[in-house]
Amino acid sequence: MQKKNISVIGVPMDLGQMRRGVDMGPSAIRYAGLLERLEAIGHTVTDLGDIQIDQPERVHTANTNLRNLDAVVKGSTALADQVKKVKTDGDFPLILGGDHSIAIGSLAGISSNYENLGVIWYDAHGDLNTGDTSPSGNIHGMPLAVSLGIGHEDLVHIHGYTPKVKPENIVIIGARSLDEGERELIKEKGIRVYTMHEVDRMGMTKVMEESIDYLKGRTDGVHLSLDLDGLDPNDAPGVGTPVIGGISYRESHLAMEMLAEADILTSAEFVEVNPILDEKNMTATVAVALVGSLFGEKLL
Ligand code: EXY
Ligand code: MN
Ligand code: MN
Ligand code: MN
Repeated sequence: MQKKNISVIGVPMDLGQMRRGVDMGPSAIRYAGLLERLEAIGHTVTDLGDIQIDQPERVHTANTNLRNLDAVVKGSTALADQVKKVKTDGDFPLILGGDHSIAIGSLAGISSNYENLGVIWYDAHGDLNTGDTSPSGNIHGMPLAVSLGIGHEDLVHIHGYTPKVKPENIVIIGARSLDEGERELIKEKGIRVYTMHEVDRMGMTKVMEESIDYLKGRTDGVHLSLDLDGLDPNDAPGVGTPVIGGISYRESHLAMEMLAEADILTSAEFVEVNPILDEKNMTATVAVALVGSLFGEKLL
């Protein structure tokens, strides 16, 4: 793979859900050796530090069931500004969460650079809820819908345009917990989804071959949004919404290696690492190992 200029952006966001600790995700991932790992491969890495996010104790939004809406909009806008700067410099944004609501800001900052931005959504969940379909009011269950232009006005219009992504340019991998409204949206929009059924049945090699071929043919850039809860909780226990029966550590490595070989990614984010729920920083360590494979680390 070509050597890259990678800009790391931390987003200590915990306002998109209700469990404390996920705001420490960026620190845990750095502590697990992220920068050294990327530099050892030969990439040039700049750590831009963390985006400032409001503390949950000081946040309140009235007149909506979307929890912490205003503060999520504020944090997402700050992230989108930073990501856009990185893209303007021609660098590769590597964004560290934080809960998955940060994808709203990541995609808002990235997508204006592309006609057809592709998105790989590696997740146990669809994150396709709106205020109307959400069982929880948690915005981390909504970012993919928001990026499609479906959801609260203040979220879909960050950076002044919508949608950020077209449904035909999305591939979801690892889904095994979808709400009714999300299933309907997937069918209505014809979104390509490899649930755990397809991962089991086809194997990860075929899933990734198909996904890469599909996106290569139709997109001019690809963002990877990797939620650590896409992995099985035995391999990645430090997440707020674990779902049993997930993608294994080895399958995930394979997926990252295949993406590295294809060299199609133009940005990536790793989200939902919660050190308080973790076992000896295992989930952050897994995230860093996956980043290594994604950026071309070889075993031999
Ligand atoms: N679908 C559920 C909800 O909307 O509340 C759970 C969402 C969890 C979202 C996680 C991080 O990917
Ligand atoms: Mn916080
Ligand atoms: Mn998610
Ligand atoms: Mn998830």
